[in-house]
Amino acid sequence: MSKTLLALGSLLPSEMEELDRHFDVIKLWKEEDPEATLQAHKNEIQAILSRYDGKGVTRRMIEALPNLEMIAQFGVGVNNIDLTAAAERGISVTNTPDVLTADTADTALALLLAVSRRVCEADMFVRCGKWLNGAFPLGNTLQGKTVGILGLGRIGQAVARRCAAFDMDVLYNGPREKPDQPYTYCKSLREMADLSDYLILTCVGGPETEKVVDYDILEALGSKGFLINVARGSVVNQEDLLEALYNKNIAGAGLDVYDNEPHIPEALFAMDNVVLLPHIGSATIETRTVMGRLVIDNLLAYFNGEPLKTQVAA
Ligand code: 8YV
Repeated sequence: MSKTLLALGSLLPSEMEELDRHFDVIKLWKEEDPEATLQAHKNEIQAILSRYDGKGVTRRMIEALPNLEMIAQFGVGVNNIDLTAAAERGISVTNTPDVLTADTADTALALLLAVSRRVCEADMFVRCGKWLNGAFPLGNTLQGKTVGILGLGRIGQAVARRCAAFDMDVLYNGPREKPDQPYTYCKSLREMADLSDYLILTCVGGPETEKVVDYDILEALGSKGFLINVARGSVVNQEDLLEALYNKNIAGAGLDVYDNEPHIPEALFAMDNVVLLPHIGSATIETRTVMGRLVIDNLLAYFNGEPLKTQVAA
């Protein structure tokens, strides 16, 4: 008898077909009444396929599914899953690290270049025919500038390597110094913000980093500084960011992530010193394909009694 998989979001069509061959897949996002569907199938569901942009895997959901054994997250960040509730039940959780590191780091660099060289504004300038009336205002160079990276994990290190290749000085802050890394450790985020021209967020989301970038940090970054966020919206106090941008306490921001996605404060739409992306850090055909492959491989490994490929520590 095939196992029942509750899918809270989709993989690519060919990957969903593969899942359909191995599991009875409940595609919750297609259901008219998701709560009623969950209630009707609660005793059958043994695994969940989750995504950051899908329904959260809350304690309530975990507790409502008595036979749940495994949660396979499509993504590296797992702050949409109640890991404590999962651990209490001995439920295995997997994610998709490493395979998305390069693309997410590239997205940070795309934002870095876009805000400093005003790429989106410049594109609009040409399209609107304004070039005929004169030259575009000057941007800011990256070379010789200082970048502060919050969270020197896999993605942070990939960002650091790229920034070093742009001849930038690289600082980092995080819970501990990493002596094997060739970059300068700052003990405090405030000190790092103070020294940086660009502050790039690549840390984990969740309670330990909740709103650590607040007005004080943005003020330290200063009126010539730019904020880049490819981590989680929760890392930044969004109200403080809006105020700092509005008051020009910082020069600008490049954002891929927000509080309460995809609902973005409309105030941002009117600001020409921000570049706004719709959470596309890992969104390439190649990376999304291998992320989906890893999700499927973890699910199959679990139900074949084989070691999981990429298990999240309990
Ligand atoms: C999302 C991400 O998983 O990996 C992460 O943590 O935020 C992204 O890759 C992806 O957008 C699907 O929700």
